[in-house]
Amino acid sequence: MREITVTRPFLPDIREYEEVISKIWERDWLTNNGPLLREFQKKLEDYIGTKNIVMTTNGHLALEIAIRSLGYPSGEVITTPFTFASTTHAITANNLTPVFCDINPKNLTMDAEKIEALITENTRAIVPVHVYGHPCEIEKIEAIAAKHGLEVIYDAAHTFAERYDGRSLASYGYASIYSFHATKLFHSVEGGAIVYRDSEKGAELKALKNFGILDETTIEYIGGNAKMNEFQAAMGLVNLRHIDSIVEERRLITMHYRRQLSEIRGIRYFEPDLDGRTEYNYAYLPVLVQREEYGASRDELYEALKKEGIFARKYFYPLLCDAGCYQYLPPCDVPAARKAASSVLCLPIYNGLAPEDIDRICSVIAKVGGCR
Ligand code: T4K
Repeated sequence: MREITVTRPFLPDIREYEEVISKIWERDWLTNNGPLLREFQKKLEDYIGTKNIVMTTNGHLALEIAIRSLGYPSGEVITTPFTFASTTHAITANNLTPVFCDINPKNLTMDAEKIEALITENTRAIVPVHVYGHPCEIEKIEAIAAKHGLEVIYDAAHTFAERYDGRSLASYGYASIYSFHATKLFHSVEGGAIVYRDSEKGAELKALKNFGILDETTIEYIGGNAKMNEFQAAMGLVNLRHIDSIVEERRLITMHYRRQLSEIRGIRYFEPDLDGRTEYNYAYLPVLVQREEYGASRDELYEALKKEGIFARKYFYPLLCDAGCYQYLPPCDVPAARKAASSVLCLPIYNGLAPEDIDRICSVIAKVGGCR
């Protein structure tokens, strides 16, 4: 029985990668803003349509740095509990306190209607997540932020290649961050980037990923090390050449899934483009398991798939407000997020997932729910 995991990295032809990394041996330059990194950044600037990008070693440190650059020593940040641990940890690593806002059940992003009730005199920023690449309610969130003098930093880890109203989805807010982790549709093995709004913030953001150093004799900020190295940049450069076909293949995989899933009662997939404004990237394949209608719970389906060698994932369970490390925070009232955490399952999706594999996955889903 062949195992199917929730994702698998896209790997280019090895000769393409070898050709690019051979330059590392010619130049003896491995990291610290090397030539491949600069070339990768330039290509990304053209692709995303902005010059305001800082490359980082991963998405987590991109978020930590973006939040640090706001300059608050303490305070509260409104965020979503339905996300990967990284989002919340990046807030607390900056000595700020996460305040969890519920999500909307339509696309599982932060519920803009619930934000204002959470704002206090200690609120410093809003950190929403375009979860699975589903766009947040951007206009509503930004109107609330503007009214209260707050900045918005989007965790856009899942959004590479997405556009919203014709603009990169990562070009909204004070800043947005990408993850280029191996498990993402576009990757540089590990990697990330900050896309920022105000050009004058560039020098500080760049310094923050290099120990806060501005030049040989000026250490201006308390920063860490979040530099992307040349091997990462080489992988990013090569993979960027393939991004259109990567997205197209995933679109076809998603359509194949949807045709099959639409025949199974109680399994609902999400429509990411609710208002016709999003060019989606097909990064994830979350489905909602409606227990009563389907005839089994999300966890029963997860276990049944596992027995068949199909490793779907419960992204994002547990909620961050329920994680052991955040029990020092006051309890939060997030019923929609709780429902999502117990009923959403991410099905396998990756480049190279064969139609027969999708058929196999869907027939297990149908069988567990008693449909076939
Ligand atoms: N914000 C959000 C909203 C995020 O989702 C993430 C990361 C971040 C911020 C932080 O960005 P980074 O600092 O990571 O750049 C994975 C990823 O490691 C993580 O990047 C991602 N989100 C998260 C949603 O998923 P795990 O713990 O599920 O990974 P793991 O090792 O269980 O891998 C999942 C599956 O992928 C495996 O079952 C098999 C397959 N796989 C994985 C790797 C690493 C491969 O086939 N090959 C591989 O090399 O977190």
